[in-house]
Amino acid sequence: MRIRFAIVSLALVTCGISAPAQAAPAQAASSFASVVPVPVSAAPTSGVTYQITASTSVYSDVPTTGNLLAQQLRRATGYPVPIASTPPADGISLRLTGAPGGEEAYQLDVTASAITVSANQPAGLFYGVQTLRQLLPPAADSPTVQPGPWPVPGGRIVDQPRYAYRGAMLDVARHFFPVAAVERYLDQISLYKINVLHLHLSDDQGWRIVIDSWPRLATYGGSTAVGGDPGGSYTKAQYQEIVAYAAARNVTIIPEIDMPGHTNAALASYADLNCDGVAPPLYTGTDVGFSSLCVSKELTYTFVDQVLGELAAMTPGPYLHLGGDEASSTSATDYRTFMNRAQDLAHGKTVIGWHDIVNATPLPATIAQYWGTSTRNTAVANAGRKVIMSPASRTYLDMKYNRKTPLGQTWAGIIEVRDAYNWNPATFLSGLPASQVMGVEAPLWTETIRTSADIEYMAFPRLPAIAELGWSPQSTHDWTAFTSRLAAQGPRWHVMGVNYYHSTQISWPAGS
Ligand code: TNX
Repeated sequence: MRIRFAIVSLALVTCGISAPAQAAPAQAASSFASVVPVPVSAAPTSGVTYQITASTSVYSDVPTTGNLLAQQLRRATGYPVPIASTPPADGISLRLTGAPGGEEAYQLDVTASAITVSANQPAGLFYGVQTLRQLLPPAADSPTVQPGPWPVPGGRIVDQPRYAYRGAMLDVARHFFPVAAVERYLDQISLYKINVLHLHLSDDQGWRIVIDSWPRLATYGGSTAVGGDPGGSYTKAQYQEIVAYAAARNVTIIPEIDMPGHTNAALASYADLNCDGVAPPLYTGTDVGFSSLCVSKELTYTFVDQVLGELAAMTPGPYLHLGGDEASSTSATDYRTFMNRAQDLAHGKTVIGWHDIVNATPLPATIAQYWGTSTRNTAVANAGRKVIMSPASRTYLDMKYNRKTPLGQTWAGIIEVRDAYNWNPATFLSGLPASQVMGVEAPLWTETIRTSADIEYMAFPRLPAIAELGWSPQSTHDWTAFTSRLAAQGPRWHVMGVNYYHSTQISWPAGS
């Protein structure tokens, strides 16, 4: 039996958002030593600098990536930054001409006359650009025109990720976040080369996606949120807008419909889904484990089939997340029966489940997401399935940083930046072969989180710590070096208006 928390009265505190769009206090040029996640290899050329000027243009083999870079440079520098139709001799070129390494690898070359990012695939170009952004002065990330100058230190970076799966999760069920808030988070996480955003789209407190064959899920089940806050749901067009916005930033959206537990919003919307045929009331508290789909009713599987069918049809990514956690009001036998049938209704997508799914019979391709606090879980370690590492004691962005953190919970521990950084995804779970680890994910549950400012306060700076664990080789892992790289992000977040937690473990530059 896990020891779970109960929030008796929720202190819903919104942290003050820091003043956006100001010039960075320290206009010092960035350096190769300030990039997060730390690159595999970075060789500065001393004395060489490229200057972005009014005549700098951008060429890209992948138009979306070139446009995103040019747009941001225009916003901050006020220069025209035109898109060139051929690689300019004296500008910025993003080329699919190859780079040493795998699919996501890139090479960045900065000379006094030009900047070149080369890659094997579009993903690599996008990552090269994220590194380039971090080599520019923080003011280059400003939403408004700043004075400059705009130096980029010369040298070569050759880089590729440790893991293919580098995720963040946002719980849009406990509190609903509109499309603009999700896109804002996508902008922030993609700067750190996160390539998955897992959206927790349903829970006891709300259903957040329109399903045409079960319309009351959104209209009724989506009407509530924790604490009586406003509900909401995404239309299919809005969901697809999020998917497209993510794709332009090289992020795959993984939608989660949690089942058979965490389903009160669905059960309240359709009486027939309940074993006794009686719909429970909508729920706005924060307890877990009290709801269950009716495992013995055939209608339950029609429901799952239709919901997952519509979800699969609007999701280009290869995964559907079926939840499966904390089904404490479903018997062990029913849980197995249900999860085994549900896995067959994923409409061609690969199933991900919270690690509880190993208690059913996971399909060979089913992926388990480990969310425990312990370094021992033999059922998960021996399941022979791929695992996404989200140990709650390290990666749960809804845990407090310290006892005084105004937002968040403590059931999985108190997680300062150092705790989020100092662990190894390959060895954390004892007995799990390193080859089974697909990567890492940092979930943000939102029982106490209501605004973008709240999201940012909990995610920054811990999300970049998890991003570095997902991207950078273990051989580069070094807390002291990380603190100085992380400190260099402070002025950037200040300029971007990111409401980050000023951890005392980090020496933030003055004024950031
Ligand atoms: C556990 S971790 C949950 C969520 C809660 C979270 C709060 C997991 C798979 N389930 O239902 O929101 O704790 O920290």
